[in-house]
Amino acid sequence: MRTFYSEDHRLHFPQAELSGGEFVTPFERPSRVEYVLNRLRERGLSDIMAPRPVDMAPIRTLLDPGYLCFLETAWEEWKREGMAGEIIAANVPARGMHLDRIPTNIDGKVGYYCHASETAITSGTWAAALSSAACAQSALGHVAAGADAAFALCRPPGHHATADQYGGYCFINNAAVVAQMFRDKGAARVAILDIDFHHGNGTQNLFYDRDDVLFASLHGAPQEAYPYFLGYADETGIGKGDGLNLNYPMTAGTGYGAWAAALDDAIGKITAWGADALVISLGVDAYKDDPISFFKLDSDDFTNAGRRIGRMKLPTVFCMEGGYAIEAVGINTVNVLEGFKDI
Ligand code: SP5
Ligand code: ZN
Repeated sequence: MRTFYSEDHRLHFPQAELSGGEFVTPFERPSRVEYVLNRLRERGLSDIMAPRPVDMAPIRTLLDPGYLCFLETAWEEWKREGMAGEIIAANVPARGMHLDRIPTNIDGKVGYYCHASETAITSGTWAAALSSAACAQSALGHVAAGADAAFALCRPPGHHATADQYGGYCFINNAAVVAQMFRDKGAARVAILDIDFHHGNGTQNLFYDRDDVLFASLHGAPQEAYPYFLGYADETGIGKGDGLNLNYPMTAGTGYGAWAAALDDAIGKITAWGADALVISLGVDAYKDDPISFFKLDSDDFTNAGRRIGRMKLPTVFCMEGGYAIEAVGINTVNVLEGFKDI
């Protein structure tokens, strides 16, 4: 399986994440990717390529133009306003306030386009986010050209980003871009299966009313886990999309038995629906030692999960999402890919 990887991910490395009332080194940091690269090479998966330049057309189709313009210019505007630090949202449009009037002041714009203030923007964030999307797009191109599967080693991740909001370490929803491109290239029904510990709120939002893209997510229950305000089981889609949004919220301490039962249920529904292409939001933060998550998967469980996914025998693009137990991120990620190849 070919991996697409860009060194430009390093351009995004904020110093600070707001966590527990303190600024800490972000959990989502560049070294995560180094562990994945090292493990890929160690296991002989050394077909690793730089992506082609990003294609903005599908990104513009899917995302809000004002949001894209904001991401592109935010740092410049922030500096012009004389702000000393990294971009962190301090004010958001809350209950009872306008959701339809976008401030002209950069501090206000940041709040408008952000849903989680743990995520900082720095000078290189936009370039890194584009390089991440480019990896996803090149992986899609490789599969569209006939490969069974490809791995986009995306960083920053994407599944929390909506059409017009960043947060949860995400800026451009790479998995959603891949799903849209699968459609544009002729797939009739695309399934996105999100196994990151956190609910893929951005992906859910982007396809909630659509009948051509099914979204399934296994995640920590929103009552207990970020993103807190989406991811309940009764969110099943709307209009034409009704029945095509599948949430599997699970409580703290969930181990592989219950998690794999949810995975099998999702796989059964994707198969019954007749998907002809598959996107995996591949987070490995369901791991037992993940510092910000509460499932109890072991490294071997990721191999087994990959095997189950592989049995669908669909053209598949894997997009890297979360996973913060840094040393284990490489092992767990590559285990999924190896299980997939094994079937
Ligand atoms: C892509 C992805 O996995 N995004 C996750 C975003 C999680 N944001 C909330 C992080 C909360 C961290 N709280 C730290 C508590 C440490 N004990
Ligand atoms: Zn996550």
